[in-house]
Amino acid sequence: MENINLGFDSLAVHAGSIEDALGSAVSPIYQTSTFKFKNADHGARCFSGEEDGFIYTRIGNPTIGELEKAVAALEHGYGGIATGSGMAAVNTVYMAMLGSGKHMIGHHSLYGPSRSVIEGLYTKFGITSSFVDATRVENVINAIRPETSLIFLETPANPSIEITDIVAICEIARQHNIPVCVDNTFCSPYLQNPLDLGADIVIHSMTKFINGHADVVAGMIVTKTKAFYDKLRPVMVIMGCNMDPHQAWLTRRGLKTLGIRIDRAQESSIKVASFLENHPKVEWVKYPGLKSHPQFELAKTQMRGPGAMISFELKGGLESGKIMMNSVKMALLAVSLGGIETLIQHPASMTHSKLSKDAKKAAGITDGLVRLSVGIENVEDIIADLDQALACV
Ligand code: LCS
Repeated sequence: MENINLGFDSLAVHAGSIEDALGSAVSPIYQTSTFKFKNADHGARCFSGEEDGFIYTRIGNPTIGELEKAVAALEHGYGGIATGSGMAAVNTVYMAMLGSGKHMIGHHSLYGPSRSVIEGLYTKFGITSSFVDATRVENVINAIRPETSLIFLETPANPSIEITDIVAICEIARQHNIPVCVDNTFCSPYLQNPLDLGADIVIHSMTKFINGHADVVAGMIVTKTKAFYDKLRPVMVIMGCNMDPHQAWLTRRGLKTLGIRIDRAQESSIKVASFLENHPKVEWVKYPGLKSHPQFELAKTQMRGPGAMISFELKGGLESGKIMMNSVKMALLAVSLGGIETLIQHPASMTHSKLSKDAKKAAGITDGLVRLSVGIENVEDIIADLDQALACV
């Protein structure tokens, strides 16, 4: 169908949909690893690119293609490149944009593995990096070197909820001809479109809000131009970072309700954040919808809403965090985020417990930090659950 001029939710439902011979309302799953050629000449034309034909699912597949078209439409990009996980998307970007002798600048509080893979594995290939507090644009400017070939931001960042100024950093990057990639996982395209703000590449862990049902691990890259698409897609294919058709079909289904899920979770998050901010056992709350967030004004300029991720610090530190985790009844004590169920986790005793004090500090992890991903349950129940868990602390 013609998707020009449709609103976000209409695109989320219809963009990229496959019109099959039977008129299925829902696109079929092309659960196949390979595709028959009509004859040898047809195979040759598909391989040479003279004809648009599917060859092999690692290279392309109609079900995966539908999801790529839909997310690219919602991110206002040239094209989408689906990947087997969010980390496959991150690594496809790193592999394509970095190389021996190259340098990357990243925000200091990226999702842990997005930073640790650069500081660990990629040093083997002679790649260097500077992780800076990119909430201060001058830190990014000072880190630029002649060999800098990628700036990688995540905003809001996981789990610090720090917000970086996409427009300002992209402006600096343009002056130095450095591509910018933004991890848009926390907002999803419903709340923020980094390509419209000057970024060249957007990535998502679609495991989170885009799929939204905690039943798929998946990633996506969207590029602003054909040139970046042509640079990145072959890397995804040759590295085998592709997704599976069933994974794509489930994610496409989840995407259809992205807007209404975020509306609901966000409406509740505003109430939950205020409840926490007024609670005597809570030291501080980081939520872009609260005036107390240091980048409250910036958030309003680049995000269409504050989202459904909240971090807060318990006054009692590590012990209080553990007690609270053991006391929640409805919220799931689990990593991941962006699903329909409320998830809670305490990085200092869970995901980041093995890190040194310095490493925790660098990642913005304090002893009493709790991360909450607000789901779509009744807000009264979410607040009551947190209230009774805080009473145990
Ligand atoms: N980017 C962000 C911002 C993320 O939060 C995650 C995963 C990834 C990339 C990687 O995506 P994946 O490969 O898992 O699809 N974040 C997780 C978290 O906070 N807890 O568990 C996973």
